[in-house]
Amino acid sequence: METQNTERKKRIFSGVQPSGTITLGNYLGAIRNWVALQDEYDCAFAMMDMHSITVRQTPAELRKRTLELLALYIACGIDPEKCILFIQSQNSAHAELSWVLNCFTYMGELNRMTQFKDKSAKHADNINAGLFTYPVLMAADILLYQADLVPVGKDQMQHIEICRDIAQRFNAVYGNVFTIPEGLLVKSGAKIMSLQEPTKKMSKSDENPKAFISMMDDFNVIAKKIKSAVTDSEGVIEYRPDDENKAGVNNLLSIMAVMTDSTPEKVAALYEGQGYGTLKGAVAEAVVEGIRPIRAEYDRIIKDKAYLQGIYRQGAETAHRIADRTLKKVYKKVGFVID
Ligand code: ATP
Ligand code: LTN
Repeated sequence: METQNTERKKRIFSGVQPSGTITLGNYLGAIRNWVALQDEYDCAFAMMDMHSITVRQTPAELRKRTLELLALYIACGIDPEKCILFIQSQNSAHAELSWVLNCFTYMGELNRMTQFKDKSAKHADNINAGLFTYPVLMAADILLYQADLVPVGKDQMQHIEICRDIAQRFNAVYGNVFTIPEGLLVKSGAKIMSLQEPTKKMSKSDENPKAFISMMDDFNVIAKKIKSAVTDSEGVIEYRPDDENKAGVNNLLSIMAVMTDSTPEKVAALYEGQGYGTLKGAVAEAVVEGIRPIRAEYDRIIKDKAYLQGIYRQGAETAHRIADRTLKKVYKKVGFVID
């Protein structure tokens, strides 16, 4: 993140909301992939606490989960020596740029966001303006760091698109202020589905805890949840990604594939002719074994509050410095007095 010449490494920005315990979906669709990118790119990863409050949170829990998320990033293999790790609300530039970008975003385009539609349906008693302008804050997160790439799960691609549109609109008026970012999807695992309603994505804010696997679940709970995953009555292990009736089995095969560095087709071939119970048992074991070392690391790191504090404080300082360069440029362009 520090080099400034034209040969600088490409930049990456991403983050997760501390809005619940992190799921297997968040891990496979997002965090796991960041690990592989950190050597090749200048990376900044944040805990997106400002986004979390678009849905009501219990303050003490939000604070606690923000630190847990940081510990989990590190436990998953994100190296704080290589990446900038910070808490979104500790860098005021995000809120500041977000305001400016609000004035370059149309109500019509925000209205089309499927996440807004889904979340307003789910929280009908609290359809607040923050939920509506959520993608604008997300655009600010990304554009402040002049990120080239944004590794996210499939559900976030629409937000990356609107971010690009906002940036292009701003650049068209004021010259090349923002780097136009691109979304980066993993080949498999970009959309892990709910274990109970496999046509819906696995989500950490699902009311039914059986629908998601939390990275913090007891291992026997994980196994139980996988064993009670919804499948179908056909009883055939086959990967048919376009067949909605197979959504449950497809999901199990996809999970197994990412956990074992294989493909869903190959996994299906391996279990051909066997019962769903056997497949579920194997998936449960693969998931538990994949999570086990992360949990051991997590349990160690979360106890060291001073270590975590050192990381997020340092992260906020560096993030602020980088973000401020972009913010100053933007303020100058739009006509604010900056000296
Ligand atoms: P919430 O339920 O609170 O909206 P969420 O579980 O959707 O949260 P986010 O914090 O919104 O999680 O997402 C963090 C990252 O995880 C994003 O990059 C998102 O695309 C990815 N992600 C979320 N759910 C899945 C999933 N089921 N499969 C793959 N990736 C996912
Ligand atoms: N909206 C994202 C979290 C998020 C994010 C970002 C991801 C907020 N700001 C910037 C990438 C880049 C989500 O995953 N729900």
